[in-house]
Amino acid sequence: MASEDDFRYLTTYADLSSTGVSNQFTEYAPDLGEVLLLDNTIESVCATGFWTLYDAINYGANDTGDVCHFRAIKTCDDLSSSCRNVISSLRYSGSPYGINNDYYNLYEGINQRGMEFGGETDAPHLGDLDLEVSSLVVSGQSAWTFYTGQGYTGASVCVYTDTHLSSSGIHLDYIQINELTELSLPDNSIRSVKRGCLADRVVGAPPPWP
Ligand SMILES: [Ca+2]
Ligand SMILES: [Ca+2]
Repeated sequence: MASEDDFRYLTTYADLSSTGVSNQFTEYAPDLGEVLLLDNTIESVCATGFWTLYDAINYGANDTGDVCHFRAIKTCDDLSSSCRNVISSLRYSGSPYGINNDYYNLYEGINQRGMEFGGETDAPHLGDLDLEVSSLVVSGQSAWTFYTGQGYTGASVCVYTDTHLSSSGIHLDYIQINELTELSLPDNSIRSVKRGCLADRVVGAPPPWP
């Protein structure tokens, strides 16, 4: 369970340096214009967690506009200049139950775009994302093995996290794979996922981490 200390949030601001109209998000927001009138207004943020912000609504499935990542523990910063006043949707990667729980997120598009298939358990098939996965994020301490066949068959690669943030007793371990070529797999080739490091080919490294 998430404790109060590792509360995941993204606070957005309409001006630089955490000033201007602000809103705090703890859940996905597929259309910032719809309810909040925040479309194309965000310039700076404060956050805990792995957050991705998109130029397009609905996480930019068919869009080539910018994707902006913010991965942090209780940190504030201005968005990079190309990400200011363009953001129209946002969401987090990782477990809904705790920021550093073992979890995987698979995405339809490169750079964490589009439809998603996430989980904390083995998945012998990927539903709508079968033969569609183009990027992913792994969070927490466990490795996950990704297969090019359904039911844990075919070519495989084991993925641990490779980035380890720690602050105020909060930990955030993750790896961000923007394209499957980073795993030496063809685009749209992943068809199943199993917990643990069950492949000869390993990306990232197992704990303990320095
Ligand atoms: Ca936009
Ligand atoms: Ca795809």
